[in-house]
Amino acid sequence: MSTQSTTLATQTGQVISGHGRHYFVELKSGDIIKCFPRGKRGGICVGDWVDISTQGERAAIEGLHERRNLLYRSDELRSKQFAANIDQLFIVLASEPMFSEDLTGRALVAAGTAHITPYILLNKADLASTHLAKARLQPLIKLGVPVIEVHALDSAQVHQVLDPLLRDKTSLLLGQSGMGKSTILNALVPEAQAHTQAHSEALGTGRHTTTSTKLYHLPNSTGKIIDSPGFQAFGIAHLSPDDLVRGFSEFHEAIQDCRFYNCTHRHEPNCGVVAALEAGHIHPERYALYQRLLDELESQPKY
Ligand SMILES: Nc1nc2c(ncn2[C@@H]2O[C@H](COP(=O)(O)OP(=O)(O)OP(=O)(O)O)[C@@H](O)[C@H]2O)c(=O)[nH]1
Ligand SMILES: [Mg+2]
Ligand SMILES: [Zn+2]
Repeated sequence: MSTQSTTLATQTGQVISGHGRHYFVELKSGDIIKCFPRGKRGGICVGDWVDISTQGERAAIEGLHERRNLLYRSDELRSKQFAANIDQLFIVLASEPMFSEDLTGRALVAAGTAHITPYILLNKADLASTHLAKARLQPLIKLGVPVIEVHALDSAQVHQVLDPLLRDKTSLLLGQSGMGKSTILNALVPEAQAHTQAHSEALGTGRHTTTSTKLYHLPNSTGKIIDSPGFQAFGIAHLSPDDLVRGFSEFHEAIQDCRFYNCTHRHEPNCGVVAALEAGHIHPERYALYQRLLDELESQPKY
């Protein structure tokens, strides 16, 4: 006797957006279905692959596939998942408003520890003040982080510099509010018609324009791009001190010279990192960021 009539039909799909209680899941067929997680399952985010079951009009998320990676931030109180299963992170910056080096450094550490390739997109390249942003990026340029200048209002320029990088990959646009993430998205995926601050200003609505993370398909390739709301804080409470050091690639060689295996690279004698700092091989701003982040980790209760 067949048991098929009692088995729910399950299908696999990818979460393309989340809205508090429900999610939109895209099936292999291209159909997009509104789904509720079964039970109290939380922690699902954009980019996740899930199994869903449908029964009439209702669809439930039954299971979450193992993730390749997950980018998130966290502080004492809560953690916030940005996206899962991404190939590369585009940190979007601009000179007006001027980007924060601290937040950029944090995003780079989070990418490094999640094994996600980071790029910096220096947007608003049309503005004369762009050279000021470039000067601030020097420590990261020296480190080898690729910095790509874009002018989001010129979609041909955006395509020219980004198409080769985006092809067949899943990329996340991340950055502070007003840097131009949604404008870049619109240049690449005109059908997205994402609201930007240009619209918000015209409508007289609030400053933070994008309110939820969303995944889009790029035309002319199997690549995907994810737009996200601007962030103002980037806590890294989920990292261990070892993770933190792993996020500072320029420390790796120097650490071999530390006398103590559990060196925190602060006050210990014969510390390779401090020696590299003094010799000018490690940028003082990067070392200061490391100290700040380590202090922050140590002052937080573990959970
Ligand atoms: N001059 C100039 N302005 C730009 C450029 N790209 C975006 N802008 C403007 O910058 C403002 C912010 O752009 P958005 O795309 O809304 O920024 P966002 O990063 O998506 O902001 P949130 O959604 O709040 O995180 C808008 O007024 C855009 O028109 C650019 O390349 N040059
Ligand atoms: Mg936006
Ligand atoms: Zn050390």
